Amino acid sequence: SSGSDDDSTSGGGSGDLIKVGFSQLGAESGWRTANTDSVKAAFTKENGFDLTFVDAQQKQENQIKAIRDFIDQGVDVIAFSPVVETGWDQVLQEAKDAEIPVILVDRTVKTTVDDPFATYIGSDFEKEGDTAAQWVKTNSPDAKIFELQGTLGASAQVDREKAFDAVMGDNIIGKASGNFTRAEGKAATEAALQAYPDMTMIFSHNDDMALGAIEAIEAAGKTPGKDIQIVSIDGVKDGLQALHDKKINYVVECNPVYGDQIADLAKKIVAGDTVEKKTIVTDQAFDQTITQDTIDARKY
Ligand code: GZL
Repeated sequence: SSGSDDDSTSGGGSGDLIKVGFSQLGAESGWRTANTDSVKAAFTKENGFDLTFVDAQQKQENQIKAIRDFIDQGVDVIAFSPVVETGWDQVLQEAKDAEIPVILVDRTVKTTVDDPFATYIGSDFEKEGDTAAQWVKTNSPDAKIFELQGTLGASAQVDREKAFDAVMGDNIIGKASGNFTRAEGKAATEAALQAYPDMTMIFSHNDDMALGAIEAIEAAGKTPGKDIQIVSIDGVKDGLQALHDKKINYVVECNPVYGDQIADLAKKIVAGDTVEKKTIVTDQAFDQTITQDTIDARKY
């Protein structure tokens, strides 16, 4: 070939590649960045894919527009991580009518569309919420808990909250959303410290908001991990470092690194193979005995 980067001159052109449209909800957290990196590393031309990746900046209307564009482009498969659970019926029906299979990634949706997805892959958010609650029940049963919620209406927020509150609901003195971001988690905690001076613990739906909460707690002259304990979910490197530094007390992992599993599912679906309707990604949990070597060895 002339050495141009046009891939039409190599491997029989893009005709052999599986055309994938991926609507990612945003770049709101370390978890999301790790998930995106994992997806882009898996959906490469060398691996047989022609990936169109669109970041929605946490706006549902941007995701719906991206999915409609994928349908217009006639992609072979659509994958998306829905920012919230509801509001997808119309666009999912359009994908179904266009006979384009949909892979649901990470978060789930509530829809009236019949059999809308080829498959779902992600974590068990209720299990994560329950794991967090069991640690609190065992280690701080009398905690006065402020709950820092993720994006309201996101399945990760709904399910983590439902499971945590089922165990520790009587200990919860207040709730507010930090939209899964560090800045909004800090702002929500600043307000909560004023509103709930007797707070002894924060249960945060993700590490990024927990890191914002640490900033707010320290600015208020209190010691995070002691005056106000913190229990969080994700297990991103910054969160585990704060755990090691004793500013967070317990972290439940939510593994974002499964782009290769999504890619395998996409290949099977396009090949017409039957696939599991649901693939649950395995998570673990960490307390303050975590070692620096463990943190340094992690992929994200
Ligand atoms: C969980 C994922 C959540 C993470 C947050 O699988 O949907 O969204 O917990 C991210 O960090 O914003």
